[in-house]
Amino acid sequence: MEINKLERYWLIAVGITLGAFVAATIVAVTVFGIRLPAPVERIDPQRLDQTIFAKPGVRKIADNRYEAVIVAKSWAFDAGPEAGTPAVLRFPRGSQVTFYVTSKDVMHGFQIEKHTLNLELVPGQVARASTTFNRPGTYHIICNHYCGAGHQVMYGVIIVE
Ligand SMILES: [Cu+2]
Repeated sequence: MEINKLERYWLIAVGITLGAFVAATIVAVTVFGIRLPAPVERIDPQRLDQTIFAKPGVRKIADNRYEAVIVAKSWAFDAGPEAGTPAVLRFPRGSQVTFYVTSKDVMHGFQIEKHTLNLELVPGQVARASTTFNRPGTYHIICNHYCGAGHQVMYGVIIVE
């Protein structure tokens, strides 16, 4: 079978482009640890008091491992009374934190600034993602999904010590 010279160039160009995308995906997953968050379970946003979200907060589950249960609502992240408003979460350097986050009312975002974690919060869905904080510093949690009049004041703080 004979392939036209130009066709062959295009086939090679497409092959190289696809190879570059596959390589970029592999590097993102293995080197940078980027994962696509998936909805974990469905819940009734009207009845959060019957779920793990009844008592939001940070729990230590093992050495250097934490679980953070957070409820997003217009216009704050509720991480329990200890965290306050706006929520301030503190973790020692090197902590692995699993976030369980949901929204009580409308769609919100949960993006950790200067980090790879970015969740979309849909009422009725639990978003879960784990991440490790290796570098000390202050990281803001930002709602990056427009959610109404107080959207710009919806944030939290993570302090890695
Ligand atoms: Cu919001």
